[in-house]
Amino acid sequence: MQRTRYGRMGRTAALLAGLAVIVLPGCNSNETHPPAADATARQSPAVTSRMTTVLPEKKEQKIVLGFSQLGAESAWRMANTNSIMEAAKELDIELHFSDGQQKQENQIKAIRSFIAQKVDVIAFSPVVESGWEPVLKEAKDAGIPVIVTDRAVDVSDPSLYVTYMGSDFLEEGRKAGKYLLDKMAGRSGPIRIVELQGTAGSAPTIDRKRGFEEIIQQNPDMVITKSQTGDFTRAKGKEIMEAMLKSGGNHIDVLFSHNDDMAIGAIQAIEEFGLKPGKDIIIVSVDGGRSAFQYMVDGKINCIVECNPLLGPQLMQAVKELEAGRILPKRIVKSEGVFTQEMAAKELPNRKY
Ligand code: GZL
Repeated sequence: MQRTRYGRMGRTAALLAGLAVIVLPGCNSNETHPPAADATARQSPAVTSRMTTVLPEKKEQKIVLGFSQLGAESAWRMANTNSIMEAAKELDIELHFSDGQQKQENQIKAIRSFIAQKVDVIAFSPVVESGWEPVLKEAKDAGIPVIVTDRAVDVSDPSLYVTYMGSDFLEEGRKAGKYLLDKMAGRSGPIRIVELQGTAGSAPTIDRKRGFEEIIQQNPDMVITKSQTGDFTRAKGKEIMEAMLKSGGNHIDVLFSHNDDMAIGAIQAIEEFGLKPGKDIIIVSVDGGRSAFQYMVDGKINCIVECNPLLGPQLMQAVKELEAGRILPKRIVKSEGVFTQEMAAKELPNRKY
């Protein structure tokens, strides 16, 4: 069914216009079905003016949103999922939710099933940046608008999605680099950094790395000696850090972790190795969840760059606006902070995730 491009309100208006065109004398004014194709043939010559039917109040159907979540790999992701589910309930939007379990093929399958279900809007958090053009084209051909949330997609045709809402990962990486430049200012000798990367090929991983490197190159003593993906999980963060420590733990000055979960896993490995996280090894992380803030209060993390997962209310508002036929900005980015140990205790009670 080719949908109008004005969303639900556009479709409703078109339907009402169609229904309210002519009511033939033989028609019961309470009938709500559209006039039969040969209706005009039956029109009595006595009917001269157009009559319209006042349709009984149609109960506004709920907007149906299909959401493909990428997985459940971290505290950030759980907070993101909760925010989306709560906001859908809050705004009475029918949510069809699918967990991709960190696999792109599962997300593509889910989007295809949303298309088959003829949902009103599709939204998703893409596990990786590339490989989305075919399925986004199918959604566009079906006339279903798509909102990209959290992680970005890399597509040659930006008309394949209506808007992106999430964070500026490049800026997050820069903020981590700027903290480190400042923290290590005046220190002589090599500053050896190990990096725990997020999911390979994902927008936050690519851009946090890029932003961080862009800044630390200002200090020639700073060098990334090891960099490996921990897939944003606590378990992998611990495992990778254990291996890095074994192969030269006494030559690690800094850990830059692309998220809190991997940083917390790494902290366990550092302590088991006999070093003091936050002192022997400076730790900079991204996300800003309550548990990571507690580690910062305990002096085990030195700096957290915020990445806000609470996208639910903004997403549902955008869905409503879209269905009301309004145009959305192409990119909606949250403003996010940077927190250091000195601020941790005061900020901890404010953390909403
Ligand atoms: C970033 C988000 C990342 C978080 C991780 O927007 O996609 O994925 O930084 C999460 O904690 O797993």
